[in-house]
Amino acid sequence: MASIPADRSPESSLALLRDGYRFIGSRCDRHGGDIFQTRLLLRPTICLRGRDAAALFYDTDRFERAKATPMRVQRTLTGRGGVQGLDDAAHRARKEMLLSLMTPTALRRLGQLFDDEWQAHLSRWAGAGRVVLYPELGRMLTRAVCAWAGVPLPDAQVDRCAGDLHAMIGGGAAIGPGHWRGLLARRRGERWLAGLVDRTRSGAVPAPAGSALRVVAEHRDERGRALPRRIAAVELLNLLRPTVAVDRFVVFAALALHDHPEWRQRVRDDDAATERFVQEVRRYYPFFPAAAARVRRPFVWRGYHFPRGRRVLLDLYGTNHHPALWPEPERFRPERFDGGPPDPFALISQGGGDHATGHRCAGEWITIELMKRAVTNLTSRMRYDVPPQDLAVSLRRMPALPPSGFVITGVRRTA
Ligand code: HEM
Ligand code: MYR
Repeated sequence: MASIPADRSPESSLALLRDGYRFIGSRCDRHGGDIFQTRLLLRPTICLRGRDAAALFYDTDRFERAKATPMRVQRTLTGRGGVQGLDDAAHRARKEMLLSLMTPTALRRLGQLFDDEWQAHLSRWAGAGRVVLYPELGRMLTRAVCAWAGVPLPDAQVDRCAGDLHAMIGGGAAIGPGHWRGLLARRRGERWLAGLVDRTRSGAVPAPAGSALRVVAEHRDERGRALPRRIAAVELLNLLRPTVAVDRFVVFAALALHDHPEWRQRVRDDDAATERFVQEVRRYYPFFPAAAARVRRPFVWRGYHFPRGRRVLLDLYGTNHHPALWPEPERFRPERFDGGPPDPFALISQGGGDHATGHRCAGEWITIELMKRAVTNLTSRMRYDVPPQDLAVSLRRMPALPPSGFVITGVRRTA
């Protein structure tokens, strides 16, 4: 049996912070393949990238999610007891609940709420001089998703709610204050939503039929039990938080339009071109670096032994940039999606494989819908200037964002 190429360092956590999104890819390159092992976050870990690796990783006979995600990520980003850490029947039941919210009508409704926010903000931006897109988008998405989910959010609470959701998103990979902000935000967010679930169940808060709040509050698990209030809160946060995280993808879309201005014209009134553009934004820009699982039962893959219980990380960014899958991976080329829907194990910005039976992101349709609406607003309903600013996306900052947050000036409405 071959032994998996090993990284020399006795503990790679500092290297992970230093190398960011390139941590797995650069070591795979060094070892001349798509696999290596190391000690990471105090546990022996196998790192993988590429299409075959993704197909392996999403095989639920071989991998499970219980106790897979690093504790620091669970305590900030994902929470504990939510869908991400479930397996088998418990996972399927919880995932079905979340996917039941993703109907075409529901997607359109969230898209419309986001469009309405955009229109309302556009009037203010037009007189404002200088607008920083990222925080604006965070607030717009917070308001839109809370309205969509049936979660009451007074105007005075919008800033704090958006701030807490951003802190959870930023807290998983941060050390020191950024991590502590994430811990605090999660405690506060779970307390708030658990209280709301109580009041929904008692009838004190009228949650609209079919809303996320109502569906989560009334959900019965695979054994017919209601969700504990704190876990219901974790699942509500699993809908609110990542919808707000779409602000980063929208900033990346604005950056791509700035760097490739020919696409401003190409996407106008062309739904298929807008979709290709959005797919390339999801592929090209760094977002969720890697997904984590644990070996469920020992097996051999390509001559390498995977021992039971071993943590495995799948490089999402590195697979999206793998030269064997993507010709000229470092070029932004939406045309690469001309040939139809992307391979479910090649474009894995939001995980791979099947949504219902695996852990692929429940919010992929929402993400694409919101990004398309944003691109249409940026190109067909407004003009703006992009003054000199720091737009250099560092692969060392997880999650990534242009440092300026994308400043626009001279905003005018065109439709
Ligand atoms: C899972 C990325 C938006 C809800 C995931 C996973 C990734 C991801 C990488 C894990 C895949 C795995 O473990 O194998 C993203 C990115 C987003 C985004 C980059 C862009 C902002 C959304 C949205 C929602 C959402 C908008 C819901 C409204 C979820 C849920 C899971 C998940 C519930 C857990 C699925 C499961 O464990 O079965 N996402 N996501 N995400 N995402 Fe997203
Ligand atoms: C979400 O809110 O679920 C979607 C976007 C979150 C992106 C956060 C990326 C950095 C976290 C590091 C995770 C490492 C997992 C092994």
